[in-house]
Amino acid sequence: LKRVADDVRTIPEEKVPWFPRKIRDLDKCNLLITKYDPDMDQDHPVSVYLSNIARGEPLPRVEYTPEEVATWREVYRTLRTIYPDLACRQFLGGLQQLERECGYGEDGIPQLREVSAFLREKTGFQLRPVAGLLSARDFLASLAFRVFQCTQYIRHASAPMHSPEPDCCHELLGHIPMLADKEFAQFSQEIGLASLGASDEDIERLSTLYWFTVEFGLCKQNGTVKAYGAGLLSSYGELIYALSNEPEYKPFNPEETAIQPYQDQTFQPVYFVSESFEDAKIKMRRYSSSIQRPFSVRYDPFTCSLEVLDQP
Ligand code: HBI
Ligand code: FE
Repeated sequence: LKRVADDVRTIPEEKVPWFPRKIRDLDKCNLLITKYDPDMDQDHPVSVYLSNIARGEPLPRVEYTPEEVATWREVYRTLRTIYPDLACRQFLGGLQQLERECGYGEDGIPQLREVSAFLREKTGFQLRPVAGLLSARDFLASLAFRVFQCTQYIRHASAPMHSPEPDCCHELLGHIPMLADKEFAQFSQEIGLASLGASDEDIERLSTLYWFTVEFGLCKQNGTVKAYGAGLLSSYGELIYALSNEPEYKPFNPEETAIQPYQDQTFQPVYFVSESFEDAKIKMRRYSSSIQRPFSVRYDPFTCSLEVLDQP
């Protein structure tokens, strides 16, 4: 009788895609997605620091060239002037702390090692260097452990205001200030936890939710709408456009947002506006709990590992 019961139990489990259970398992979450044909983009700098990336080792220090620092300076200067009007309060607070405590400024590209130490103190998030765009499954899984997989190279100097893939301007200016906020850090981790072992269809929906919140999200603050998405906060053109009243705005509602088609080549035709982070978190939690999985997960921050509980 016991054998039969065991057999029955293993059937649904076999259909669950593998997922990391402890932080070291993230070494296996490194599937890179090559979206851009290298023959079409000879100068794309992705390969430059590939050999520096030793997974699990201390974050490598990068000696950026004067040309790369000049690109950073231009991006930083241009964006910094519009942040006070357009970025949400949490972002501005995080950026100010990074400027005071972590060497953020026009004059140099912050090193991931220092930024990671800073974030660990603020919200427990840490950075891992990554060579490019990761699969949504691997990228989201790392968030479950408060690990942010972060590119370290910078966009090409010929187009300082544009990057076809995430680069360190996008990560350091768009994502990092937000990850220094406790509530946002928790929001990010919860998307990650919801993704573990989820079906491909659910990963696609969570990835779309991530896109319209963490990357391109807007939220209400003191009666006006501000940006909190990293894709906006690292793009001068789209940040202005997103808050120009020209695009379409919809209230953030996970069921609807999760199936909205999105654009990764041009500006978004529609943006989703949250009432507040608190509200976004509650709605997202409700959505996540509706995802069907034959188990539930709990993160143990003391061991940085998951407790996986079978559901009856
Ligand atoms: N990979 N390196 C990296 N950086 C990201 O920001 C990123 C990613 N892969 C997928 C992704 N973001 C999201 O667009 C969602 O698909 C999760
Ligand atoms: Fe991003």
